[in-house]
Amino acid sequence: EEDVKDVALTSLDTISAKSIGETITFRARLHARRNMSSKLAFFVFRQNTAHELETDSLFIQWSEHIQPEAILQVSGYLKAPKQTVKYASLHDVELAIKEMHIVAEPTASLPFRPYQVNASDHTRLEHRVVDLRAPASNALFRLNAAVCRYFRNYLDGQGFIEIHTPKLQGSATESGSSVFTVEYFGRKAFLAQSPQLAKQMAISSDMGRVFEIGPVFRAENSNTHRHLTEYTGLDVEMAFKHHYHETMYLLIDLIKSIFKNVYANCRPQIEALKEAFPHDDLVWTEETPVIPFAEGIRMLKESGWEGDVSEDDDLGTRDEIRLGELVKEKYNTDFYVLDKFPVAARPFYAMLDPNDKRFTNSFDMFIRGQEILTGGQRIHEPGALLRRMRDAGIVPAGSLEEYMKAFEWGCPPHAGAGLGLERVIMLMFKLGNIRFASMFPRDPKSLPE
Ligand code: ATP
Ligand code: AMO
Repeated sequence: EEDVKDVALTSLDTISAKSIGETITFRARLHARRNMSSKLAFFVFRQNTAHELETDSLFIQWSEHIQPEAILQVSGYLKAPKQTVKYASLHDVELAIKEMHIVAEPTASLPFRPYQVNASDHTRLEHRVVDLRAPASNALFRLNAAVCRYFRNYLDGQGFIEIHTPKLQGSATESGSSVFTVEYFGRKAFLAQSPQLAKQMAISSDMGRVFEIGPVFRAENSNTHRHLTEYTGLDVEMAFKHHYHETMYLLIDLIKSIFKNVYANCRPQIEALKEAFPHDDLVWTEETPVIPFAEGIRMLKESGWEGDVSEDDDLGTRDEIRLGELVKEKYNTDFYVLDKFPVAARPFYAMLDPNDKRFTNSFDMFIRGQEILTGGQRIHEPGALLRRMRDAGIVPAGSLEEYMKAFEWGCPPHAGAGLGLERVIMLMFKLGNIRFASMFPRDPKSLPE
Protein backbone atom coordinates (compact mmCIF):
# COMPACT_ATOMS: atom_id res chain seq x y z
CA GLU A 1 0.00 0.00 0.00
CA GLU A 2 2.92 2.32 0.69
CA ASP A 3 3.92 1.98 -2.97
CA VAL A 4 0.68 3.53 -4.12
CA LYS A 5 1.61 6.97 -5.43
CA ASP A 6 -0.11 10.10 -4.22
CA VAL A 7 -0.88 11.51 -7.65
CA ALA A 8 -3.92 13.15 -9.16
CA LEU A 9 -6.38 10.47 -10.25
CA THR A 10 -8.15 10.60 -13.61
CA SER A 11 -11.79 9.67 -14.08
CA LEU A 12 -12.12 7.08 -16.86
CA ASP A 13 -15.23 8.89 -18.09
CA THR A 14 -13.04 11.81 -19.22
CA ILE A 15 -10.81 9.76 -21.53
CA SER A 16 -11.28 9.98 -25.29
CA ALA A 17 -9.18 9.80 -28.46
CA LYS A 18 -8.16 13.38 -27.67
CA SER A 19 -6.26 12.10 -24.62
CA ILE A 20 -3.80 10.01 -26.69
CA GLY A 21 -0.23 10.63 -25.57
CA GLU A 22 -1.19 11.53 -21.99
CA THR A 23 0.03 9.57 -18.99
CA ILE A 24 -2.73 8.90 -16.49
CA THR A 25 -3.29 7.24 -13.13
CA PHE A 26 -6.71 6.03 -12.07
CA ARG A 27 -8.29 3.94 -9.36
CA ALA A 28 -11.07 1.50 -10.23
CA ARG A 29 -12.50 -1.89 -9.43
CA LEU A 30 -11.39 -4.82 -11.51
CA HIS A 31 -14.70 -5.83 -13.03
CA ALA A 32 -13.46 -8.76 -15.11
CA ARG A 33 -10.45 -9.94 -17.06
CA ARG A 34 -10.42 -11.61 -20.42
CA ASN A 35 -7.29 -13.52 -21.32
CA MET A 36 -6.89 -13.56 -25.09
CA SER A 37 -3.47 -15.23 -25.28
CA SER A 38 -0.31 -15.48 -23.18
CA LYS A 39 0.58 -12.04 -24.54
CA LEU A 40 -2.72 -10.23 -24.52
CA ALA A 41 -5.46 -9.73 -21.98
CA PHE A 42 -8.26 -7.26 -21.51
CA PHE A 43 -8.98 -5.84 -18.10
CA VAL A 44 -12.44 -4.48 -17.60
CA PHE A 45 -12.38 -1.78 -14.93
CA ARG A 46 -15.38 -0.23 -13.32
CA GLN A 47 -15.93 3.24 -11.92
CA ASN A 48 -19.74 3.11 -11.77
CA THR A 49 -19.65 1.93 -15.40
CA ALA A 50 -17.28 -0.56 -16.98
CA HIS A 51 -14.30 0.48 -19.10
CA GLU A 52 -12.25 -2.01 -21.07
CA LEU A 53 -8.46 -1.69 -21.14
CA GLU A 54 -5.84 -3.73 -22.91
CA THR A 55 -2.61 -4.82 -21.33
CA ASP A 56 0.30 -6.79 -22.64
CA SER A 57 2.22 -9.87 -21.66
CA LEU A 58 4.32 -8.35 -18.86
CA PHE A 59 1.41 -8.10 -16.50
CA ILE A 60 -0.52 -11.11 -17.49
CA GLN A 61 1.17 -13.67 -15.30
CA TRP A 62 1.64 -11.32 -12.38
CA SER A 63 -1.99 -10.31 -12.42
CA GLU A 64 -3.41 -13.86 -12.56
CA HIS A 65 -4.24 -13.88 -8.86
CA ILE A 66 -6.09 -10.57 -8.75
CA GLN A 67 -9.72 -11.13 -7.90
CA PRO A 68 -12.59 -9.39 -9.63
CA GLU A 69 -13.89 -6.55 -7.43
CA ALA A 70 -10.34 -5.76 -6.23
CA ILE A 71 -9.64 -2.02 -6.26
CA LEU A 72 -6.57 -1.26 -8.33
CA GLN A 73 -4.56 1.86 -8.92
CA VAL A 74 -3.20 1.85 -12.45
CA SER A 75 -0.80 4.19 -14.29
CA GLY A 76 0.00 4.19 -17.96
CA TYR A 77 -0.02 6.21 -21.10
CA LEU A 78 -2.81 6.47 -23.60
CA LYS A 79 -2.08 5.43 -27.14
CA ALA A 80 -3.87 4.98 -30.42
CA PRO A 81 -5.08 1.39 -30.80
CA LYS A 82 -3.08 -0.80 -33.14
CA GLN A 83 -5.17 -2.52 -35.74
CA THR A 84 -3.99 -6.10 -36.17
CA VAL A 85 -5.44 -8.65 -38.45
CA LYS A 86 -6.31 -10.83 -35.52
CA TYR A 87 -7.87 -8.25 -33.19
CA ALA A 88 -9.64 -5.35 -34.81
CA SER A 89 -9.67 -2.63 -32.20
CA LEU A 90 -13.01 -1.89 -30.57
CA HIS A 91 -11.80 1.31 -28.96
CA ASP A 92 -10.70 4.86 -29.75
CA VAL A 93 -7.90 4.70 -27.26
CA GLU A 94 -5.87 2.08 -25.38
CA LEU A 95 -3.80 2.23 -22.26
CA ALA A 96 -0.29 0.84 -22.06
CA ILE A 97 -0.10 -0.07 -18.40
CA LYS A 98 3.11 0.88 -16.63
CA GLU A 99 2.21 0.24 -13.00
CA MET A 100 -0.61 -1.55 -11.23
CA HIS A 101 -1.10 -1.61 -7.46
CA ILE A 102 -3.69 -3.44 -5.45
CA VAL A 103 -5.37 -0.90 -3.16
CA ALA A 104 -7.90 -3.31 -1.63
CA GLU A 105 -9.00 -6.86 -2.33
CA PRO A 106 -12.09 -8.84 -1.37
CA THR A 107 -11.33 -11.46 1.29
CA ALA A 108 -14.71 -13.20 0.91
CA SER A 109 -16.24 -14.35 -2.33
CA LEU A 110 -19.17 -12.27 -3.51
CA PRO A 111 -22.69 -13.81 -3.53
CA PHE A 112 -23.18 -12.58 -7.12
CA ARG A 113 -21.54 -10.17 -9.54
CA PRO A 114 -22.90 -6.63 -9.69
CA TYR A 115 -23.84 -6.93 -13.38
CA GLN A 116 -25.28 -10.41 -13.03
CA VAL A 117 -28.71 -10.14 -14.61
CA ASN A 118 -30.11 -13.40 -13.29
CA ALA A 119 -29.65 -12.58 -9.58
CA SER A 120 -33.14 -12.56 -8.02
CA ASP A 121 -34.64 -9.45 -6.39
CA HIS A 122 -34.39 -11.27 -3.06
CA THR A 123 -30.66 -11.99 -3.53
CA ARG A 124 -30.02 -8.40 -4.57
CA LEU A 125 -31.82 -6.92 -1.57
CA GLU A 126 -30.22 -9.45 0.78
CA HIS A 127 -26.70 -8.48 -0.33
CA ARG A 128 -27.32 -4.82 -0.91
CA VAL A 129 -23.68 -3.63 -0.93
CA VAL A 130 -22.91 -5.76 -3.97
CA ASP A 131 -26.16 -4.80 -5.70
CA LEU A 132 -25.50 -1.10 -5.07
CA ARG A 133 -22.25 -1.39 -7.08
CA ALA A 134 -24.27 -1.99 -10.27
CA PRO A 135 -24.70 1.15 -12.39
CA ALA A 136 -28.52 1.17 -12.20
CA SER A 137 -28.54 1.03 -8.39
CA ASN A 138 -25.80 3.60 -8.23
CA ALA A 139 -27.79 5.88 -10.55
CA LEU A 140 -30.88 5.39 -8.40
CA PHE A 141 -29.26 6.90 -5.33
CA ARG A 142 -28.02 9.88 -7.30
CA LEU A 143 -31.65 10.38 -8.37
CA ASN A 144 -32.76 9.97 -4.77
CA ALA A 145 -30.34 12.71 -3.74
CA ALA A 146 -31.47 14.88 -6.68
CA VAL A 147 -35.15 14.69 -5.63
CA CYS A 148 -34.18 15.83 -2.10
CA ARG A 149 -31.92 18.56 -3.49
CA TYR A 150 -34.64 20.02 -5.75
CA PHE A 151 -37.22 19.77 -2.96
CA ARG A 152 -34.89 21.70 -0.65
CA ASN A 153 -33.83 24.25 -3.32
CA TYR A 154 -37.42 25.08 -4.23
CA LEU A 155 -38.52 25.56 -0.62
CA ASP A 156 -35.37 27.55 0.27
CA GLY A 157 -36.33 29.88 -2.57
CA GLN A 158 -39.85 30.29 -1.13
CA GLY A 159 -38.69 31.33 2.35
CA PHE A 160 -39.18 27.96 4.11
CA ILE A 161 -37.02 27.06 7.13
CA GLU A 162 -35.56 23.55 7.28
CA ILE A 163 -36.33 22.00 10.66
CA HIS A 164 -35.38 18.77 12.45
CA THR A 165 -38.08 17.37 14.70
CA PRO A 166 -37.71 14.65 17.35
CA LYS A 167 -38.22 11.06 16.33
CA LEU A 168 -38.71 9.96 19.94
CA GLN A 169 -42.24 10.86 20.98
CA GLY A 170 -44.39 10.57 24.11
CA SER A 171 -47.39 9.28 22.16
CA ALA A 172 -48.45 8.15 18.70
CA THR A 173 -48.25 11.01 16.18
CA GLU A 174 -50.41 9.77 13.31
CA SER A 175 -53.67 8.08 14.12
CA GLY A 176 -54.62 5.30 11.76
CA SER A 177 -51.16 3.80 11.29
CA SER A 178 -49.37 1.66 13.87
CA VAL A 179 -46.55 2.89 16.04
CA PHE A 180 -43.24 1.34 17.18
CA THR A 181 -42.72 1.33 20.93
CA VAL A 182 -39.25 1.67 22.43
CA GLU A 183 -37.97 1.25 25.97
CA TYR A 184 -37.19 4.73 27.33
CA PHE A 185 -35.56 4.76 30.79
CA GLY A 186 -38.14 2.51 32.37
CA ARG A 187 -41.14 3.81 30.45
CA LYS A 188 -42.46 3.68 26.92
CA ALA A 189 -41.63 6.04 24.09
CA PHE A 190 -42.78 5.92 20.49
CA LEU A 191 -41.01 6.42 17.16
CA ALA A 192 -42.51 9.31 15.17
CA GLN A 193 -44.93 8.08 12.45
CA SER A 194 -44.74 11.55 10.89
CA PRO A 195 -43.37 14.96 11.91
CA GLN A 196 -47.05 16.01 11.93
CA LEU A 197 -47.30 17.31 15.52
CA ALA A 198 -43.95 19.08 15.60
CA LYS A 199 -44.31 20.75 12.21
CA GLN A 200 -47.72 22.17 13.20
CA MET A 201 -46.23 23.33 16.53
CA ALA A 202 -43.54 25.14 14.53
CA ILE A 203 -46.31 27.13 12.85
CA SER A 204 -47.72 28.08 16.26
CA SER A 205 -44.13 29.16 17.09
CA ASP A 206 -44.39 31.73 14.26
CA MET A 207 -41.91 29.97 11.96
CA GLY A 208 -44.28 30.73 9.06
CA ARG A 209 -43.09 28.13 6.56
CA VAL A 210 -41.13 24.98 7.46
CA PHE A 211 -39.98 21.77 5.86
CA GLU A 212 -38.19 18.61 6.95
CA ILE A 213 -36.44 15.71 5.26
CA GLY A 214 -36.31 12.92 7.81
CA PRO A 215 -37.08 9.32 8.77
CA VAL A 216 -40.66 8.21 9.33
CA PHE A 217 -41.49 4.97 11.17
CA ARG A 218 -44.62 2.90 10.54
CA ALA A 219 -45.24 -0.38 12.39
CA GLU A 220 -47.50 -1.55 9.57
CA ASN A 221 -47.26 -5.26 8.87
CA SER A 222 -47.88 -4.50 5.18
CA ASN A 223 -45.80 -6.71 2.97
CA THR A 224 -46.64 -4.86 -0.23
CA HIS A 225 -44.61 -3.43 -3.08
CA ARG A 226 -45.20 0.07 -1.70
CA HIS A 227 -44.91 -0.02 2.10
CA LEU A 228 -41.75 0.26 4.20
CA THR A 229 -41.57 0.33 8.01
CA GLU A 230 -39.02 3.15 7.80
CA TYR A 231 -39.09 5.64 4.94
CA THR A 232 -37.93 9.15 4.20
CA GLY A 233 -40.58 11.80 4.64
CA LEU A 234 -40.39 15.09 2.77
CA ASP A 235 -42.70 17.23 4.89
CA VAL A 236 -43.99 20.77 4.48
CA GLU A 237 -46.10 23.00 6.72
CA MET A 238 -47.06 26.67 6.24
CA ALA A 239 -49.37 29.40 7.45
CA PHE A 240 -51.56 30.62 4.59
CA LYS A 241 -53.43 33.86 4.03
CA HIS A 242 -56.94 33.02 2.83
CA HIS A 243 -57.34 29.47 1.57
CA TYR A 244 -55.58 26.11 1.83
CA HIS A 245 -55.39 26.01 -1.96
CA GLU A 246 -52.48 28.50 -1.66
CA THR A 247 -50.54 25.60 -0.10
CA MET A 248 -51.92 23.05 -2.55
CA TYR A 249 -50.84 25.09 -5.60
CA LEU A 250 -47.41 25.74 -4.07
CA LEU A 251 -47.03 21.96 -3.60
CA ILE A 252 -48.12 21.27 -7.19
CA ASP A 253 -45.51 23.76 -8.40
CA LEU A 254 -42.90 22.21 -6.07
CA ILE A 255 -43.52 18.70 -7.39
CA LYS A 256 -43.43 19.80 -11.02
CA SER A 257 -40.18 21.68 -10.38
CA ILE A 258 -38.71 18.42 -9.01
CA PHE A 259 -39.85 16.55 -12.16
CA LYS A 260 -38.49 19.27 -14.48
CA ASN A 261 -35.10 19.46 -12.79
CA VAL A 262 -34.66 15.70 -12.53
CA TYR A 263 -35.49 15.13 -16.21
CA ALA A 264 -33.35 18.10 -17.31
CA ASN A 265 -30.27 17.44 -15.17
CA CYS A 266 -30.12 13.71 -14.46
CA ARG A 267 -30.32 12.22 -17.98
CA PRO A 268 -27.27 9.87 -17.67
CA GLN A 269 -28.64 8.38 -14.41
CA ILE A 270 -32.13 7.96 -15.90
CA GLU A 271 -30.71 6.20 -18.96
CA ALA A 272 -28.56 3.89 -16.75
CA LEU A 273 -31.66 3.11 -14.71
CA LYS A 274 -33.76 2.33 -17.78
CA GLU A 275 -31.36 -0.52 -18.65
CA ALA A 276 -32.46 -2.36 -15.51
CA PHE A 277 -35.97 -0.88 -15.08
CA PRO A 278 -37.43 -0.11 -18.54
CA HIS A 279 -40.04 2.65 -18.41
CA ASP A 280 -41.28 5.85 -20.09
CA ASP A 281 -40.62 9.31 -18.71
CA LEU A 282 -43.51 10.80 -16.76
CA VAL A 283 -46.02 12.89 -18.67
CA TRP A 284 -47.50 15.97 -16.99
CA THR A 285 -49.42 19.04 -18.07
CA GLU A 286 -48.94 22.78 -17.63
CA GLU A 287 -52.21 22.88 -15.74
CA THR A 288 -52.51 20.05 -13.20
CA PRO A 289 -56.01 18.56 -12.87
CA VAL A 290 -57.41 19.08 -9.36
CA ILE A 291 -60.34 16.67 -9.15
CA PRO A 292 -62.76 16.74 -6.20
CA PHE A 293 -62.90 13.30 -4.56
CA ALA A 294 -66.64 13.00 -5.27
CA GLU A 295 -65.97 13.74 -8.95
CA GLY A 296 -63.29 10.98 -8.97
CA ILE A 297 -65.92 8.55 -7.64
CA ARG A 298 -68.30 9.68 -10.41
CA MET A 299 -65.60 9.12 -13.04
CA LEU A 300 -65.04 5.58 -11.74
CA LYS A 301 -68.76 4.74 -11.63
CA GLU A 302 -69.45 6.20 -15.08
CA SER A 303 -66.61 4.11 -16.53
CA GLY A 304 -68.45 0.97 -15.40
CA TRP A 305 -65.80 0.15 -12.78
CA GLU A 306 -66.89 -2.94 -10.82
CA GLY A 307 -65.09 -1.88 -7.59
CA ASP A 308 -67.20 -0.96 -4.56
CA VAL A 309 -66.46 2.77 -4.26
CA SER A 310 -68.25 5.51 -2.34
CA GLU A 311 -67.99 9.26 -1.74
CA ASP A 312 -67.74 8.56 2.00
CA ASP A 313 -64.78 6.21 2.03
CA ASP A 314 -61.16 6.09 0.96
CA LEU A 315 -60.30 4.41 -2.34
CA GLY A 316 -58.51 1.07 -2.42
CA THR A 317 -55.26 0.59 -4.34
CA ARG A 318 -56.98 -0.98 -7.39
CA ASP A 319 -59.58 1.81 -7.53
CA GLU A 320 -56.81 4.41 -7.42
CA ILE A 321 -54.91 2.77 -10.27
CA ARG A 322 -58.09 2.61 -12.40
CA LEU A 323 -58.83 6.26 -11.67
CA GLY A 324 -55.24 7.07 -12.71
CA GLU A 325 -55.95 5.43 -16.08
CA LEU A 326 -59.17 7.41 -16.51
CA VAL A 327 -57.41 10.67 -15.66
CA LYS A 328 -54.64 9.83 -18.15
CA GLU A 329 -57.22 9.24 -20.89
CA LYS A 330 -59.09 12.46 -20.13
CA TYR A 331 -56.24 14.88 -19.31
CA ASN A 332 -53.13 13.15 -20.72
CA THR A 333 -51.18 13.45 -17.46
CA ASP A 334 -49.55 10.99 -15.07
CA PHE A 335 -49.65 13.62 -12.29
CA TYR A 336 -52.87 14.92 -10.73
CA VAL A 337 -54.56 15.85 -7.46
CA LEU A 338 -57.66 14.52 -5.69
CA ASP A 339 -59.09 17.21 -3.40
CA LYS A 340 -61.70 17.16 -0.61
CA PHE A 341 -61.29 13.69 0.88
CA PRO A 342 -64.15 12.24 2.96
CA VAL A 343 -63.90 12.64 6.74
CA ALA A 344 -63.58 8.88 7.29
CA ALA A 345 -60.39 8.78 5.22
CA ARG A 346 -58.60 11.47 7.24
CA PRO A 347 -57.00 11.76 10.68
CA PHE A 348 -58.38 13.92 13.52
CA TYR A 349 -56.35 17.01 12.65
CA ALA A 350 -57.87 17.44 9.15
CA MET A 351 -60.01 20.59 8.73
CA LEU A 352 -63.60 19.83 7.72
CA ASP A 353 -64.90 21.48 4.55
CA PRO A 354 -66.96 24.43 5.89
CA ASN A 355 -69.45 23.99 3.01
CA ASP A 356 -69.99 20.26 3.34
CA LYS A 357 -69.03 18.52 6.58
CA ARG A 358 -68.86 15.10 4.94
CA PHE A 359 -65.58 16.18 3.38
CA THR A 360 -62.28 17.71 4.50
CA ASN A 361 -60.04 20.45 3.12
CA SER A 362 -57.43 17.84 2.22
CA PHE A 363 -55.91 16.29 -0.84
CA ASP A 364 -53.70 13.49 -2.16
CA MET A 365 -51.33 13.78 -5.13
CA PHE A 366 -50.80 10.85 -7.46
CA ILE A 367 -48.42 9.72 -10.14
CA ARG A 368 -49.34 6.83 -12.43
CA GLY A 369 -52.44 6.20 -10.30
CA GLN A 370 -50.60 5.78 -7.01
CA GLU A 371 -50.37 8.13 -4.04
CA ILE A 372 -47.15 10.06 -3.48
CA LEU A 373 -48.37 12.83 -1.17
CA THR A 374 -51.05 13.50 1.42
CA GLY A 375 -51.82 16.98 2.67
CA GLY A 376 -54.38 19.54 3.64
CA GLN A 377 -55.58 22.19 6.02
CA ARG A 378 -55.36 21.50 9.77
CA ILE A 379 -57.79 22.42 12.54
CA HIS A 380 -56.22 25.39 14.39
CA GLU A 381 -59.11 26.10 16.75
CA PRO A 382 -58.53 24.11 20.00
CA GLY A 383 -62.19 23.42 20.81
CA ALA A 384 -62.85 21.90 17.38
CA LEU A 385 -59.61 19.91 17.59
CA LEU A 386 -60.54 18.44 20.98
CA ARG A 387 -63.98 17.44 19.66
CA ARG A 388 -62.45 15.69 16.67
CA MET A 389 -59.96 13.88 18.95
CA ARG A 390 -62.75 12.70 21.24
CA ASP A 391 -64.81 11.51 18.25
CA ALA A 392 -61.78 9.52 17.10
CA GLY A 393 -61.29 8.08 20.61
CA ILE A 394 -57.92 9.82 21.04
CA VAL A 395 -56.85 10.95 24.53
CA PRO A 396 -54.93 14.24 24.46
CA ALA A 397 -52.06 12.98 26.64
CA GLY A 398 -48.28 12.63 26.18
CA SER A 399 -47.00 14.48 23.12
CA LEU A 400 -50.61 15.32 22.22
CA GLU A 401 -50.96 17.40 25.40
CA GLU A 402 -47.99 19.51 24.31
CA TYR A 403 -49.53 19.69 20.82
CA MET A 404 -52.89 20.93 22.16
CA LYS A 405 -51.14 23.83 23.93
CA ALA A 406 -49.90 25.10 20.55
CA PHE A 407 -53.53 25.77 19.60
CA GLU A 408 -54.70 26.97 23.01
CA TRP A 409 -51.95 29.60 22.86
CA GLY A 410 -53.08 30.78 19.39
CA CYS A 411 -52.08 29.35 16.03
CA PRO A 412 -52.65 30.82 12.55
CA PRO A 413 -54.59 28.95 9.82
CA HIS A 414 -52.16 26.53 8.19
CA ALA A 415 -51.81 23.59 5.84
CA GLY A 416 -49.07 21.15 4.88
CA ALA A 417 -48.26 17.80 3.40
CA GLY A 418 -46.02 14.75 3.51
CA LEU A 419 -44.37 13.22 0.45
CA GLY A 420 -42.75 9.78 0.57
CA LEU A 421 -39.33 9.91 -1.08
CA GLU A 422 -39.12 6.19 -1.91
CA ARG A 423 -42.70 6.26 -3.29
CA VAL A 424 -41.84 9.08 -5.67
CA ILE A 425 -38.70 7.32 -6.87
CA MET A 426 -40.49 3.96 -7.25
CA LEU A 427 -43.34 5.50 -9.27
CA MET A 428 -41.32 7.94 -11.39
CA PHE A 429 -38.95 5.20 -12.50
CA LYS A 430 -41.37 2.25 -12.34
CA LEU A 431 -39.20 0.17 -10.01
CA GLY A 432 -42.17 -2.06 -9.22
CA ASN A 433 -40.93 -2.52 -5.65
CA ILE A 434 -40.32 0.30 -3.16
CA ARG A 435 -37.42 -1.59 -1.59
CA PHE A 436 -35.17 -0.79 -4.54
CA ALA A 437 -35.64 2.93 -3.78
CA SER A 438 -34.29 2.49 -0.25
CA MET A 439 -30.59 1.92 0.33
CA PHE A 440 -31.06 -0.61 3.15
CA PRO A 441 -34.83 -1.19 3.09
CA ARG A 442 -36.76 -1.89 6.26
CA ASP A 443 -39.93 -3.92 5.97
CA PRO A 444 -41.52 -6.35 8.45
CA LYS A 445 -39.24 -9.15 7.24
CA SER A 446 -35.98 -7.43 6.33
CA LEU A 447 -34.34 -6.29 9.56
CA PRO A 448 -31.07 -8.20 10.13
CA GLU A 449 -31.14 -10.12 13.44
P1 ATP B 1 -51.95 6.56 3.83
O1 ATP B 1 -51.29 7.74 3.26
O2 ATP B 1 -53.42 6.77 4.05
O3 ATP B 1 -51.21 5.90 4.94
P2 ATP B 1 -50.77 4.63 2.26
O4 ATP B 1 -50.52 4.79 0.83
O5 ATP B 1 -49.63 4.71 3.19
O6 ATP B 1 -51.91 5.60 2.62
P3 ATP B 1 -52.38 2.76 3.66
O7 ATP B 1 -53.31 3.81 4.12
O8 ATP B 1 -51.58 2.03 4.67
O9 ATP B 1 -51.42 3.26 2.47
O10 ATP B 1 -53.23 1.78 2.83
C1 ATP B 1 -53.81 2.29 1.69
C2 ATP B 1 -53.92 1.23 0.65
O11 ATP B 1 -52.85 0.27 0.73
C3 ATP B 1 -55.20 0.49 0.78
O12 ATP B 1 -55.92 0.76 -0.39
C4 ATP B 1 -54.85 -0.96 0.90
O13 ATP B 1 -55.57 -1.68 -0.06
C5 ATP B 1 -53.37 -1.03 0.59
N1 ATP B 1 -52.72 -1.92 1.53
C6 ATP B 1 -52.32 -1.66 2.78
N2 ATP B 1 -51.79 -2.72 3.36
C7 ATP B 1 -51.86 -3.70 2.45
C8 ATP B 1 -51.48 -5.09 2.43
N3 ATP B 1 -50.90 -5.67 3.49
N4 ATP B 1 -51.70 -5.78 1.30
C9 ATP B 1 -52.28 -5.21 0.24
N5 ATP B 1 -52.65 -3.92 0.18
C10 ATP B 1 -52.46 -3.19 1.27
P1 AMO C 1 -49.44 9.74 5.07
O1 AMO C 1 -49.63 8.75 6.17
O2 AMO C 1 -50.34 9.65 3.90
O3 AMO C 1 -49.61 11.23 5.63
O4 AMO C 1 -47.94 9.69 4.56
C1 AMO C 1 -47.45 10.65 3.66
C2 AMO C 1 -46.76 9.99 2.49
O5 AMO C 1 -45.75 9.12 2.95
C3 AMO C 1 -45.64 8.00 2.09
N1 AMO C 1 -45.86 6.77 2.87
C4 AMO C 1 -45.08 5.68 2.83
N2 AMO C 1 -43.99 5.37 2.10
C5 AMO C 1 -43.42 4.18 2.29
N3 AMO C 1 -43.86 3.25 3.17
C6 AMO C 1 -44.96 3.50 3.94
N4 AMO C 1 -45.36 2.58 4.83
C7 AMO C 1 -45.63 4.75 3.77
N5 AMO C 1 -46.72 5.32 4.35
C8 AMO C 1 -46.84 6.54 3.80
C9 AMO C 1 -46.65 8.18 1.00
C10 AMO C 1 -47.65 9.10 1.64
O6 AMO C 1 -48.31 9.85 0.66
N6 AMO C 1 -49.00 13.54 8.37
C11 AMO C 1 -49.47 13.18 7.05
C12 AMO C 1 -48.98 14.12 5.99
C13 AMO C 1 -49.52 15.52 6.12
O7 AMO C 1 -50.75 15.67 6.10
O8 AMO C 1 -48.73 16.46 6.22
C14 AMO C 1 -48.99 11.76 6.73
O9 AMO C 1 -48.09 11.24 7.34
O10 AMO C 1 -45.98 8.80 -0.08
